[in-house]
Amino acid sequence: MKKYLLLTLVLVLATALAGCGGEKLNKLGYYPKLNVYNWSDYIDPEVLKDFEDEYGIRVNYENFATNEEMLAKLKAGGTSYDVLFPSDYMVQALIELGMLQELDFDNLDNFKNIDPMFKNLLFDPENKYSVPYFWGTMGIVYDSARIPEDITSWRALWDDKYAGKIVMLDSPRDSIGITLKMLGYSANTRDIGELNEAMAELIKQKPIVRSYEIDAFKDMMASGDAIMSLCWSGDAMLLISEHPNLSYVIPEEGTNVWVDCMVVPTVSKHKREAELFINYMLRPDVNAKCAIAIGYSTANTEAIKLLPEETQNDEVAYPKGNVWDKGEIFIDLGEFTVEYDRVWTEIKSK
Ligand code: SPD
Repeated sequence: MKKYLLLTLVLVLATALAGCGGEKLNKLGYYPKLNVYNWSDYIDPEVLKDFEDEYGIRVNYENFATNEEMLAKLKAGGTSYDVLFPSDYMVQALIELGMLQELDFDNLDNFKNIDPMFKNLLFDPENKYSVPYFWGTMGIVYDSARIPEDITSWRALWDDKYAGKIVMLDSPRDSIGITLKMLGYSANTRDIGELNEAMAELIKQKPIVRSYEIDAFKDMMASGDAIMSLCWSGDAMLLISEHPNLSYVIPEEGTNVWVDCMVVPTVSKHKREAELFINYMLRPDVNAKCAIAIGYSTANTEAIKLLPEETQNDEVAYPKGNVWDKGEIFIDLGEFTVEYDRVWTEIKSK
């Protein structure tokens, strides 16, 4: 009898391993897989491997380039993402669309590591759905060896002297947002006249723009093919650390301050595992490892303490005082978003 029991056990185990390519069973007795959808270049890939080893949960990792691309993919259906990394206004839009699950903060004890400055923000006032990850500003990265003058205004991106060497972000809210700031308007305007003025400026600028990019501008700046680009502060930080001829400036008309978050969409069938992953990403050592790899500013105060001293004291990455003094956060524009989409399509099609 004992012999039969043992044989059955061996057979069950062998079948399980064969069916799952040798993956480990987790404590609940199945082979969990987590579908994570994040910005490109926004994690240290080693932490994914470490998570898989530590929790026995396999991670299927995909990238998007903009919030809008992520939303379009979700809306198209047929996806089963478990963790997403949208920005502020996109968190708000996803909440409005009923596409996010409320988080169980009993499973997120590392949420205590988040700087209170980034909690309960307008896009998720009670922090029911989202947990801040990294944050930053928008500015201009430029080659100070080839641009001798001080850059103080967004207008620099419209300067004919640098024709063919200027790169803009291929992201509607960002490129339109800074143009609105340049014109003295809110980056969240719902005034059609102001929006059309911004569109006219961007169409006027187009002949001197080398290209509209999200990630490729980094290589272009590094190689000298471009000498000025609209960019997010984290990318600038990493570029400058490798190319000291580059500088980053936030123009005096003001900017956008943004916060990227982690959320669980309603399509997820693995909320418990998703929360394990989010809590793991909030661990100071894991979070600091990502911050060092990607160059962005973390919202995790305990992780900041683990960063090199010069990074902790870097005024671009971790300005003293209230970061909200630096600029405006994007809000979801609801139905008016179609107007921004219309303007962006018009600009790109010229
Ligand atoms: N390569 C990662 C880029 C993440 C930047 N997020 C910024 C969003 C601003 N709305």
